[in-house]
Amino acid sequence: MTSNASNQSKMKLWHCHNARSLRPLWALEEMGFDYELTSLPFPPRFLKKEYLDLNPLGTIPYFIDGETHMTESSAIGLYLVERYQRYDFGLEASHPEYGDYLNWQFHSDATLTFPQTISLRYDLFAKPEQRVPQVAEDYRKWFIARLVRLNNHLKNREFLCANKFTVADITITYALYLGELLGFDKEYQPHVHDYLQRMKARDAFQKVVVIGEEQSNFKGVNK
Ligand SMILES: N[C@@H](CCC(=O)N[C@@H](CS)C(=O)NCC(=O)O)C(=O)O
Repeated sequence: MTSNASNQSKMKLWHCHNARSLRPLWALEEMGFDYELTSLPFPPRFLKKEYLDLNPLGTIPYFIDGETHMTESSAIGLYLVERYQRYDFGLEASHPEYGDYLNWQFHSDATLTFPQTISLRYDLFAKPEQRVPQVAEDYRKWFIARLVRLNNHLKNREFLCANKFTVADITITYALYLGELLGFDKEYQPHVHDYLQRMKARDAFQKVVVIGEEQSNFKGVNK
């Protein structure tokens, strides 16, 4: 791992196995940053209450770099690219595909993980007596329907943008990976399916995806 560009203490990341913190964890690993990782049981709001002192939202990830504190998994990769000029994993604003790159980055959470979260909330993460199968099913369908743009985009592309791996691939892949954990992948179209398998085969993904597994109570519906 290379050291951080700034002369300060190591970056710190709080992570739960299979949670959105996989995005920044994967990005840190791909970029070869030196960082300190804390793995927590999920949800830390209940199982590690002192975490609320650090992040009153109780959500994962939490990321610190010097004076910078961040809670949005899709923003942290972009931050690393811009703050440390790591355009080997991102695009500069002058790049013709910059708008597309930003769009996928935001699409990953605002359009894709959002309906998955609601489906999870009313199914797997709810007590059996509080489950609302119709809501869970509606939002599962919503998620699958929202993949149409991605499937079309991937028809002739190995990566999302500029013919290279970027942090946008990380954020979008996490949404697809979460869908796989939930068993939604049975309805993935071929380009989306193949793209997910390609991205998951990367060494850095393979390395980080198992971190925290021993504390995990969410290994996916097929595991
Ligand atoms: N928009 C935020 C959402 C963070 C979030 O809700 N994370 C989930 C895990 S994937 C969480 O911590 N849920 C536990 C809780 O709400 O207590 C992001 O993308 O990082």
